[in-house]
Amino acid sequence: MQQKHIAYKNRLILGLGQTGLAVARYLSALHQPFNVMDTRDIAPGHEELEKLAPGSLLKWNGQKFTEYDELVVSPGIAITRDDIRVAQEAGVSVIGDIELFAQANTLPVIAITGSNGKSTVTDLVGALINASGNKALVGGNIGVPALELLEQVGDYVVLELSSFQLETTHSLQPIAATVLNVSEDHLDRYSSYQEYVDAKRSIYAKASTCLINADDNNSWYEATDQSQKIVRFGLSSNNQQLDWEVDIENGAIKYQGQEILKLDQLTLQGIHNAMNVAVALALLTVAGIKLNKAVLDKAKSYQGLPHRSQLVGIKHGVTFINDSKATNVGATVAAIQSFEPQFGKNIILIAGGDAKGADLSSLQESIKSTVKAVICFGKDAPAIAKLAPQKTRLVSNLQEAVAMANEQSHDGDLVLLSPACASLDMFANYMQRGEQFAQCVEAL
Ligand code: UMA
Ligand code: ADP
Repeated sequence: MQQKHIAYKNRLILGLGQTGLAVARYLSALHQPFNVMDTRDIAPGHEELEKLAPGSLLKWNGQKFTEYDELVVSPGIAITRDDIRVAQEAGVSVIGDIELFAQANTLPVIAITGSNGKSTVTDLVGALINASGNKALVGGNIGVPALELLEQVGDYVVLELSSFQLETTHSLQPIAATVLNVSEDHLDRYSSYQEYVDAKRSIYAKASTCLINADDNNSWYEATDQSQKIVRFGLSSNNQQLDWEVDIENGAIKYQGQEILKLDQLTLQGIHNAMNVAVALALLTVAGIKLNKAVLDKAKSYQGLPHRSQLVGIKHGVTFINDSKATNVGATVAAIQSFEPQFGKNIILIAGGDAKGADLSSLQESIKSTVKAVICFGKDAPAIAKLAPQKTRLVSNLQEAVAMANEQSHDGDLVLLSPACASLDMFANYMQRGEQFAQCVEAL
């Protein structure tokens, strides 16, 4: 794609994961100077970096930060660290890869954040844009560093943005931006919940149209600029004006009161996913893309991403669902609610891992009302067990959890892996956890 020039600066890239490496590749192609530091003894991208810019990887040393004009900080590193804060106070600019992308980008951007549903909505928006005959470039927190998109040809950029990426981004001007929902997450990185909410809502600052979730006031935004438009989405109710609504009673997604799709036409299951589809359609409309038959057919047939409420198999009449990407309480509550109509109270929940400092109490109601047994493992299993001690069994790993769930289940039950926690205490990532679950189920 055509690119704008970014200022010539002496930069220090902090972190050499996917983001740091993409920044190094980008600056290297522009022949701009840079060094890299990573706190780890062996940084993941060190071999490629050595070929790209020999000798550029230095030992982490906060005292050297002031020797640079700008720090480009990876999302996995907290910008509240003392060494980064001191450098910033001394006048060193602190940004992230999305800021560099925003400075160079010339295409219209659709920006998506929220505690849950980001990847699903981002991927779906990309798929719908492609179905419309336009070409979408999809990246960001979904796993493709945004800077890689600058090399590609397309009509729209669709970015999934985490709160960490938003903290270091100042000049992104999306044509459409949304905070899908906010619930507790990443409280190991924020000193308060409000700080996390504010990081999410900063996505609206320079957006032309802000799509807000009318049912979640943490997603709301008061336009500061008169030219900013607000589009409201949410569940139908009598007392609110919505542009886009999921009308459960009449089984439809509606735009300005007109039916666009019937809920039973969707392949994606659950009310939360119906809302994801409604938001995706809203984002396309704001981008000026017509919702023609090809787009609506794609919305109907879209199957979702792996590890999100994914059917793994049915064994002896018992359904096994992999929702390993449920890494916070909000996602697990949404999963339980979405399966209740089909399975009633016949749900066995497998949960646990690293709760990232979250208050788990909002899971208690769903467990008490809908789940017949909880099997948990991992770092914060004891905290989950406290929510419903009578129903809960503690085991040491996922293999044992699947074996116990199999023993306890009967024809017609659902065994749901929806951990409400990050996987990093026992797995490389949520994908490995989901794959191990599928293997265990396969072996039953
Ligand atoms: N780390 C160190 N020392 C360093 C640098 C990193 O210990 O010097 C650790 C971090 O604490 C973290 C891990 O290494 O545990 C990876 O951090 P990173 O910043 O190098 O991550 P990248 O490989 O660049 O991947 C990042 C996003 N990761 C994070 O925000 C932690 C990826 O999102 C994203 O896909 C990628 O950039 C491309 O944009 C992943 C993620 O887990 C999926 N995101 C969080 C989430 O969705 O909840 C926010
Ligand atoms: P994210 O990228 O924000 O983590 P994903 O689309 O990967 O979101 O989904 C993560 C988890 O959240 C999955 O377990 C999924 O079932 C659940 N989920 C998806 N959409 C929503 C939503 N709108 N509200 C609540 N939970 C959701």
